[in-house]
Amino acid sequence: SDQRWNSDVAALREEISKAKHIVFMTGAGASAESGVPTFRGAGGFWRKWQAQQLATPEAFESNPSLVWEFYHYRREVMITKHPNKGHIAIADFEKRLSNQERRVSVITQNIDELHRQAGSANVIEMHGSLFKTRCLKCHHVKEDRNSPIVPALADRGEPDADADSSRIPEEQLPRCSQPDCDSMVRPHVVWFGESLDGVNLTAIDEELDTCDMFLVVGTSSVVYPAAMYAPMMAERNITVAEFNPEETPATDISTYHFHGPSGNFLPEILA
Ligand code: BJW
Ligand code: ZN
Repeated sequence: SDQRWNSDVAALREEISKAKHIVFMTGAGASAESGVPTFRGAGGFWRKWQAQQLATPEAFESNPSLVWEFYHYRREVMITKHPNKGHIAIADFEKRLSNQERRVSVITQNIDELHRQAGSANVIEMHGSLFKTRCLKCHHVKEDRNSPIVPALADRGEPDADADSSRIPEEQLPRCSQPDCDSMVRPHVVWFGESLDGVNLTAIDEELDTCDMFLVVGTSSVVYPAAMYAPMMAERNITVAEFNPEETPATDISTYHFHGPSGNFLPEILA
């Protein structure tokens, strides 16, 4: 194990064997080994797409076509992606512990649904889902797995932040299917400056109040409120273990830090 960090696999396995309620907090890095691009860090997509310009309510208001292109592109990318060793290890771990009256839950910032695809059942998607829409007018939330989501988006690839691509008229962007509504819908995700769903916040609080082990997987730990959970747990003397090939603001407060792709560690640690 590395001198800078406590990377003692046996010691963490021993602690996990005694834990009754284990919570995973995951971010884009948990899906990196599935080939899903991350936001920040090496090769992250927001380098070129300027996150702040696309993942905000203001961006959607001023250019819904561009924001829909971004989310449409990410939906289409997911068709070719599958859960990786890390997702599968977490899902198998939950199944095994549920037979022992022990609880495993996943709080994820990811909207790609790969934890569910891997078979995790206790999942809180705190930033929403790529495969849900929400009506701007009646607020109806709907699952939508159509490819393309509307014909007008079919021939649009990766949006180019610099190129002044033609805008799709609002009538041709995804619309609400509720009777007598037909208003425009948006991706059911949480953008910067928006509050998280109250139901999810309550569910997260319950998980944090009752867990005795907190594992942080593949997140840069810079986006709030997700970034405050690990320090909160450390403050309560709950063991925190971080899995990340880079150091983050959570590294110093973590009991353990496993430096590398999470899929390299999770199968052995959760076996
Ligand atoms: C690997 C790996 C491998 C690579 N294995 N690892 C308090 C303080 C300061 C600011 C705020 C605050 N409270 C609120 C704010 C403002 C804002 C915020 O946090 N800003 C910060 C940037 C400073 N937060 C909000 O606005 C939140 N709303 C809120 O708090 O409401 C109340 C409120 C309202 C108004 C004002 C104030 C308060 C909402 C945040 C919503 C974030 N939404 C996004 C988009 C969601 C939809 C989408 O996906 O498009 O969520 S932003 C984006 O970042 C996305 C992600 O879920 C999120 C986190 O990113 P994540 O997952 O950590 O990814 P990366 O790319 O950053 O990191 C990847 C990591 O993986 C890296 O560390 C790699 O090293 C690692 N990695 N390969 C393991 N193989
Ligand atoms: Zn509607």
